[in-house]
Amino acid sequence: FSKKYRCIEVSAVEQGTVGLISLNRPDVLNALSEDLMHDLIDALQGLDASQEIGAIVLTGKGKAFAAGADIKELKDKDIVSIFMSPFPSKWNDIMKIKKPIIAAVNGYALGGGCEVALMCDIILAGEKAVFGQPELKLGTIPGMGGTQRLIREVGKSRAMEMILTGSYFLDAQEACQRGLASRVVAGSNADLINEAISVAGKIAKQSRPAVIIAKAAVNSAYETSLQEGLKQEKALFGATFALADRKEGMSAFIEKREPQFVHK
Ligand code: CO8
Repeated sequence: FSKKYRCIEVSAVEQGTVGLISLNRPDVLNALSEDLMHDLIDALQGLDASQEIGAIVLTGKGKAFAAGADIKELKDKDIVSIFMSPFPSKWNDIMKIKKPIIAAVNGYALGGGCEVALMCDIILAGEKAVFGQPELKLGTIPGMGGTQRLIREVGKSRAMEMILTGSYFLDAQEACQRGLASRVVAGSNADLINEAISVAGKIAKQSRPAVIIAKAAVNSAYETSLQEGLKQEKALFGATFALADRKEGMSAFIEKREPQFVHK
């Protein structure tokens, strides 16, 4: 991962099995500019395509995960440029990444920053994490999925209060209590990132195709009815029986040894 980016840093950790992406515009609290978005999506797609990488950690440098879309860049846009630009829908490309993405959020995850975290598969919250949707205060609304995804995580009433007041922020504890984040990691930013890398490392040790199938199965619950989702689960469960890794995993259990997955 020698590719150099303008707005992010990318490296491979955990013996090259985990991709670590750090949003790197700390002076503006990692505001999500168009350049940053292009960098981030390019890096995610590169890590997704890599044979070695099994999971991805996404974090922010400095005191924010990301404080939202870059307001200075948005300020002079008009309705035509917003509708014609690939910018708002391009963010949805994060949802096309097949490998799990773990957001390590310490500090502000506001507006688009909260929405990017919501597009990740697991959110680990540092003690200073703050989640919120302040767009109404700018005379606009969440535009990267916040009105749709937040309600599924924290319920309608709380999502409404967060979005309509723009000032009801969730701290790390409350984000966990409400199910937005998986858990709070105590300690410094480095402790949080190490924990996220450790979780990603555990995922990377699993059979990669089985992980990708599991992520797809869980995500189908967002898009479909229970019955349809159960049908998809059944088909995907059956598909794992075509994997060499499934045979190896079950053999290893019976032979009381660690599985040696070949990711096939
Ligand atoms: N965009 C651009 N610059 C920002 C942003 C941002 N979102 N957030 C912070 N900055 C800049 C500040 O302007 C400041 O720069 P400078 O030093 O040049 O003045 C620097 O970062 C540090 O910020 P503060 O001095 O404000 O730091 P504080 O610790 O005092 O406050 C806050 C931190 C509370 C996070 C505050 O910075 C803040 O309120 N930021 C804006 C949060 C916000 O409103 N986010 C929503 C943005 S809109 C959005 O995300 C829409 C998403 C949908 C887009 C769809 C695609 C088109």
